[in-house]
Amino acid sequence: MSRKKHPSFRSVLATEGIARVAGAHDALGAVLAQEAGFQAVWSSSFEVSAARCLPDASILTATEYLEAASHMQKALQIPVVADCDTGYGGNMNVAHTVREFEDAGITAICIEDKLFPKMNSFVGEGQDLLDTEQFAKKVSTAKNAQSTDDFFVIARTEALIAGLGVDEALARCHAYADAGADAVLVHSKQKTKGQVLDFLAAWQGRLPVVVVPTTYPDWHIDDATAAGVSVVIYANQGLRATVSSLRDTFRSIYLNGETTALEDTIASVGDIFALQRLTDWQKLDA
Ligand code: SPV
Ligand code: MG
Repeated sequence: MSRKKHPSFRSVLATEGIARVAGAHDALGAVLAQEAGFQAVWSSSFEVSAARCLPDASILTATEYLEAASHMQKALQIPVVADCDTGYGGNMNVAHTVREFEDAGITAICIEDKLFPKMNSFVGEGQDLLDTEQFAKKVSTAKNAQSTDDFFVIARTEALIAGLGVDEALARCHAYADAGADAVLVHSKQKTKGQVLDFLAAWQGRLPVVVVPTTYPDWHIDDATAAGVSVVIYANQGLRATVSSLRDTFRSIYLNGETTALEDTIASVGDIFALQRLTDWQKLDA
């Protein structure tokens, strides 16, 4: 059975014009994203928490997020980009996070400038942010802690989410770039991409920019590329599709009292065997 090591996220970004990244919370979802053609998988804190029916609010531990990310990475031939929230505490927690994720074969992490414990970006109105200098220190600590040159640290600002405007997002991202970040993620929950476009125009490509177009879904990948985006994360559409699909399926079975109506639409058992790589495993046992 081929257990070819996955390429690093840095090398994927260098070879693809733009990296399309899909959110997942387990190996099965991650492999389906790979099958569709995505260049990387986002180990989403929102998805990993939701899979445990828990809020995305720093409730799960760093160890639990690492376990989820490494289950995904083990099943993939593409890299995981691990959403590491705030780095799970202060600067030393960030350093420990980098070492643990890097040792597990994860080649890219993202840390964000919210306070620990964090709350998901779409909850409520405001968000309290760490001071720019303090978060820049987290970024430089992360870069000091990595042991390979390949490891990739994305610095995420929540300035737009917190309602602080594009100038604040720019000032923060420049400070994070000065601190050694490999890319910046500018998150927005506005219904349009206007603020993100303003950011991109002023940023002038200093470092790769990552976007998460959850609330502004009408941004075609070609237009995002033309606007200067390097990485697009479709953070939670897979989870939301899973919820709709399971809900409909279970309701149908319960209401109909049999499963005939579903048989043509749900995946076959053979399809699941293929995802489990059953024949590869059987060859090992031949
Ligand atoms: C995630 O998917 O966990 C993210 C993106 O961080 S968001 O949910 O929009 O904060
Ligand atoms: Mg998250």
